[in-house]
Amino acid sequence: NKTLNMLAVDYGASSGRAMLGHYDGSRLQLREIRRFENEPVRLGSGLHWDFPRLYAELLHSIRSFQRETGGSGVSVAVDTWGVDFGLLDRNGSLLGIPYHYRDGRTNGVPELAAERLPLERLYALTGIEIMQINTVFQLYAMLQRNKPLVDLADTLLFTPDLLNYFLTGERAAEYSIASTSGLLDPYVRDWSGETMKALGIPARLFPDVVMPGNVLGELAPSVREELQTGRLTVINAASHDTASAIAVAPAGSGPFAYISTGTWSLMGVERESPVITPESGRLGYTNEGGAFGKTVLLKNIMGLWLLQECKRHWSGEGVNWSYAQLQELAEREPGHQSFVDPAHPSFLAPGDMPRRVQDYCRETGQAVPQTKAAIVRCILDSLALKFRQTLEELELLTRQSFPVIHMVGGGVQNELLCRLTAEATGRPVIAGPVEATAIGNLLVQASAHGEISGLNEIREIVGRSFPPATYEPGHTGNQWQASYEKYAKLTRTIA
Ligand code: LFR
Repeated sequence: NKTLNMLAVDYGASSGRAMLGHYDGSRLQLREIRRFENEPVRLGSGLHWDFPRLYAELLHSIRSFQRETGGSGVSVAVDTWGVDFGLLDRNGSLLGIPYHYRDGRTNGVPELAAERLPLERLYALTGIEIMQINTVFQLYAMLQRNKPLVDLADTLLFTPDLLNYFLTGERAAEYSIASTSGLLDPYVRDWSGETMKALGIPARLFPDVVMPGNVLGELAPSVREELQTGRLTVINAASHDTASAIAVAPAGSGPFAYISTGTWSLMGVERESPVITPESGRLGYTNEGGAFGKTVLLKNIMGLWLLQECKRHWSGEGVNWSYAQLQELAEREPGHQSFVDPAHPSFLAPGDMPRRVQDYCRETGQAVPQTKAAIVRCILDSLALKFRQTLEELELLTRQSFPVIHMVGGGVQNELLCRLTAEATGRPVIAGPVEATAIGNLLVQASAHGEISGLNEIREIVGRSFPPATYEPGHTGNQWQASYEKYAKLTRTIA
């Protein structure tokens, strides 16, 4: 076995990190070599990503990586959140500043698009939950309001593909990130011509789809010169962060559900083929591309975003509590007081989240949480209940049962959330690894180098390298049952 030094640059919605991965043929070691903020910028009425800054961080990360490894590094791959993109003109210049998916220009756009393509048909064609943030609706909004820009565009590249393009000069659409767009046919794993045609989205914009593990190319000569560095191979990992994270749940051979938690919580199951039925559409399930040819059936849950926004709001008021402190305070709360539906549209945009949580409770006739601790506990209880509801729906849709839940990603550090999830669902929660996304990115790179045979081997390596923690459901089932009935009524899907 060869030893491999590889670099994963993982961009999250609020921060990014560069991780040096050292694979020795049996275990993976991780070291964070750089961490940076990712702060969206409001320019006039638009909410944008600070793209040049994000690209500069990639260059800095490569520089540190080469220094740390004495030039022995073999490859780099990036992964990011889904749905966002940049447009290139004929000469390969970036047209405009990539928008943030929380930008308001897609408000009401799904309803508008439905006049040309019924949303049930769109779902049947792509298997992607109708969310206004999806690429398909962002593009449709641009066609209504800024058509000249689209007319000028030659190529659309999703965020990781765009970063890769500036590194290598190569244009490609990696399958897992492309699948988040709402423009891909999940059966043939290629663009959905019917969707584009119906909505007037020009098919010429879309480059060829490549699978995770594809060797995209080498650093362009100009980039090597700028970095004063030698060769480095750029690989397409499963470049959607969610796909990378799910691939490394250290599961055994039995069925399992997963929750990948960061800003979002993505809960679902891994499959060989999509589940696209009127029922899965009505319940808001999405079918995305995974690593190693898997399809992941999942629900996008607005997870810890609510908590992140509360924390941000409070620090604006001068109260700088850490997540650990907030968790400790919430731990001492009685719990089961009031609940919010994290999917409610009022929680999507950045803003005064504590007030919105209180408003939601008031408007739904519940006790209004008065303290910071009570607000945090309300959010965490609600998430745990949302996970239970999602598990029931997944079991209904797949006619399978999932006796364990694997929880991966940054949210695993919230031990209270892990425990509440085990209690609310009545299933053991196997928690870890925290850095699942970067680990998934690195192990897909290792497989591209021919050092790993597939998903089973990846999961064994993860289990050996990052032993997980287990949370048992305990004995509070009755209380959770009562809370669940209240919660289910609130969210009016299945009881
Ligand atoms: C998680 C994630 C989700 C996607 C959301 C928005 O980071 O990638 O999977 O739905 O961000 O792109």
